[in-house]
Amino acid sequence: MHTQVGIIGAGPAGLLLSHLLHRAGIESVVLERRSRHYVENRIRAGVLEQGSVDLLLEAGLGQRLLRQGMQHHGVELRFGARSHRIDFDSLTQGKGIVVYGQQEVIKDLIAARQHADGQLLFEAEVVSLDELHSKQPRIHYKHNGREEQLSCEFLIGCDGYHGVSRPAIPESERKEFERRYPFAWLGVLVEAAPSAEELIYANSADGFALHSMRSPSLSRNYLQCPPGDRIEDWSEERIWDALHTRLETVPDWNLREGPIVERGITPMRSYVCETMRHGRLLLAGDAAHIVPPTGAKGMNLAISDIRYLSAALTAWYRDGSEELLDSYPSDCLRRVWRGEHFSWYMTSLLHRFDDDSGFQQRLQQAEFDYLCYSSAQATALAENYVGIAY
Ligand code: RFL
Ligand code: PHB
Repeated sequence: MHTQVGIIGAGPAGLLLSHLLHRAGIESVVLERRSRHYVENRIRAGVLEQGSVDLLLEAGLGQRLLRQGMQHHGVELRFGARSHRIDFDSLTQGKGIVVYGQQEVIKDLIAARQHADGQLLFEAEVVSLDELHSKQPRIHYKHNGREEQLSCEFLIGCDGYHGVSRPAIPESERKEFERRYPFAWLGVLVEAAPSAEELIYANSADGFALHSMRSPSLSRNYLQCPPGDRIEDWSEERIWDALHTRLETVPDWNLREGPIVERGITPMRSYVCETMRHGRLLLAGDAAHIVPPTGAKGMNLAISDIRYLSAALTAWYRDGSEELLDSYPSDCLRRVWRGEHFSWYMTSLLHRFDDDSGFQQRLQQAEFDYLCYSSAQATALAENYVGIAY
């Protein structure tokens, strides 16, 4: 099989790229190791920045997003008995975020690709890549029990942190940066109406908790937990106990319970591979960078990479210009490192660190105070949360 652009991975990055290339008249094939059912039901991110929403709307993907997405105008920070609302409207001149599950973005993209008869192969696992420096790189994959090959003009690694494309770049040529955190997040999806209109990020004596949502009838809650914990370590009773203790710290606020319909533990790390191009192989999204979820930036950075990559490939196919392909890593990395900094900042502000001296907690308190009285500091948080301008 041959195509112009071979894309590995049907997450937000791979599917959006394929969709945008199709609109520019460029042919692509997406290879995804999981089933369609699996990728459409994998619960992950929930927050879209304004710029991500704008891109999805421009790309004709706004029908359900406009109907079902929930526009939010602020977030609440809760520090024990004190709470402070970051008001996006006044601090960012009316920008905001939209709460719309990543799995809904995925469903919209798959429907659009299928409507356009796009080539999207599920249960097609890429095993290796070769000829990355030639004009016809090749992808080797397994599909329906057979070993197949796809030759293409560009090969795009959108296969997430654990994929095969980044390791195809020799280690000696990869410029990588990493930080691990001494905790993980336990996330639960709950069949219960959200208990607040906006997201609540709580720094409590027992550790971090987040109250979020997916729809008017589905809540999404997270708890900081030790990094080695397994999901079996957390009974429903223990989860609810911890959520009530960490979130119900202000008067007259109660967390609604309901059946837990999905649960999982996510490790927390910051990671950037600055080598986003290697010959005809380009990396995008989680394949190139990971952020801890505290800043809600992961899916948005994947979308941001694709904005640059689709423009670069379109320019190359339209008039043979390599300029945007050459500047692709540096164009992406400006936003990636801003997102890395913000996600690290939010993580440092809100989690409980093992710190006998109390130094980190004093810093957190000082920063929370500052956010409460300084509109300059609150503006910086709001501006990053809704997403910096392109
Ligand atoms: P994905 O979504 O991981 O997609 C990669 C795809 O590649 C496939 N794949 C392969 N296919 C073929 N052959 C192989 N050898 C393959 N190896 C892998 C995989 O099956 C998969 O389908 O990467 P992409 O497209 O870069 O998208 C990144 C986002 O998914 C990720 O950054 C976000 O989910 C992160 N994230 C959040 N981001 C936000 O912007 N806002 C949020 O509120 C937010 N909350 C979150 C999050 C991630 C979380 N978890 C579970 C990691 C909350 C959580 C709990
Ligand atoms: C979510 O709703 O899944 C979510 C929201 C905000 C975050 C992380 C996750 O910072």
